[in-house]
Amino acid sequence: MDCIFCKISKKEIKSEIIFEDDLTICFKDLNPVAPIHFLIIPKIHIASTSEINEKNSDVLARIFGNISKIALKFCHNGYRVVSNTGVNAGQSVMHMHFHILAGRELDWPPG
Ligand code: DGP
Repeated sequence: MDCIFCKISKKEIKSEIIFEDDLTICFKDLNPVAPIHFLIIPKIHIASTSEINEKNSDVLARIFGNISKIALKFCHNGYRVVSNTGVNAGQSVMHMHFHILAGRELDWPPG
């Protein structure tokens, strides 16, 4: 499958890896919008949060467990986790990913 994030998880495309385990990989976003801007993804191809179901939700628990560990190390004044799902939400890569944003005050509501 011609998916950029599948290629990143298989190390076919280089990225700045922050954390990795058997199910997930976290790397720096190519176009950061905050001083800390990481993406965490499942290694298996899941297109978006709308494809989460009872058969694959184990990876979601792992992703959020890993976000906690990553945040302890890098996000000392709070952080935001965002997953854009679908065209209107601005999803540009069709492999589920969670943005981890930190290092500055984050506006609310988002645009
Ligand atoms: P979204 O718009 O929510 O689908 O976010 C996709 C993010 O992925 C966007 O912030 C830029 C990032 N991105 C796209 N291609 C690459 C890449 O090849 N490497 C890295 N590190 N990030 C990428």
